[in-house]
Amino acid sequence: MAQKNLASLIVRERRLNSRHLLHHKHPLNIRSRKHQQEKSPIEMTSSTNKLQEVYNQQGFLAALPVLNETQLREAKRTFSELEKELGEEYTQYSLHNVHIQYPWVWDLTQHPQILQVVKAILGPDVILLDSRFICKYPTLKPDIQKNEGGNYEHPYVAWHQDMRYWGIAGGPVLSVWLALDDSLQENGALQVIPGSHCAGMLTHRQAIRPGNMLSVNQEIPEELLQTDEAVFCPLLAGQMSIHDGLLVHASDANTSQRRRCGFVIRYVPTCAYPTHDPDRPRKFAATMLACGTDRFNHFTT
Ligand SMILES: O=C(O)CCC(=O)C(=O)O
Repeated sequence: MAQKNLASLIVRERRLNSRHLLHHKHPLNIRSRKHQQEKSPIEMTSSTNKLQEVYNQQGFLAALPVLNETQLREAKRTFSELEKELGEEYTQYSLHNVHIQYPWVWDLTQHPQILQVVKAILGPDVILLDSRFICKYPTLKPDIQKNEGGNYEHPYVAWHQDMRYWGIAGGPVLSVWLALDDSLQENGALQVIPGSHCAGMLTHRQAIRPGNMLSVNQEIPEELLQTDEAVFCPLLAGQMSIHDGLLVHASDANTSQRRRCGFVIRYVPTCAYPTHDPDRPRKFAATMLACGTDRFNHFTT
């Protein structure tokens, strides 16, 4: 994607608030998959500086093309096999770090279009920290979590910053959100507050509303946020967004009849290191060198 397009895309996204998107099922910033395949990796990141500049300013980039049609079809096919084998309750959120188990998942983490963007932001030496499929199924079937009134709560993701619970210092965490399905407002696309990564770490607490998919059930109280500035990151299947570990983000429940499946991959530069928190010891058992050289060996035990 030419950088001029990328920059204008981000600026346009800032202008689109959720109310606006309600009236645009296919907002202008989603390019057709046919069109996006015409762009080469070199075109996509023709100016590393520009890419970094927009990312540093906004804390995210959206609608970046990754998978071609064949790769997407294959990823969806293999994911459905896992769904059949393990069941949707499992594949919703429990396919964690399976890049060490399934070669096709490892290949996704090594996709040249992904690594090209990741290297542009983090530099040449990068560790793959963690990966997880996050799948929101259509809400035809009630979710298992009930609130006090006995009503069912559908899975959503509360406002949070990834860094709060990662226990990483010495370098940023960059998250890739790769869409296996179209991810739009109605099926619970990612929402971000542009520029919120510049505010530093915010206070988190235990989420009050049931249904929060996050493992530690964390949330930032809404009174600390300017949620009216939030924008959606709509993606076509095969596209990715990336976001900084300090960017405030969330996603609503999937109220549609279409699955929303994403593969989230976290990368750090090799200079980053795990911090030791006795209250929340963390293991990074699935870290791998994604590209370049690791002169630090911070993640090897
Ligand atoms: O998939 C979602 O809805 C949320 C993802 C998320 O919180 C993340 O990628 O850090």
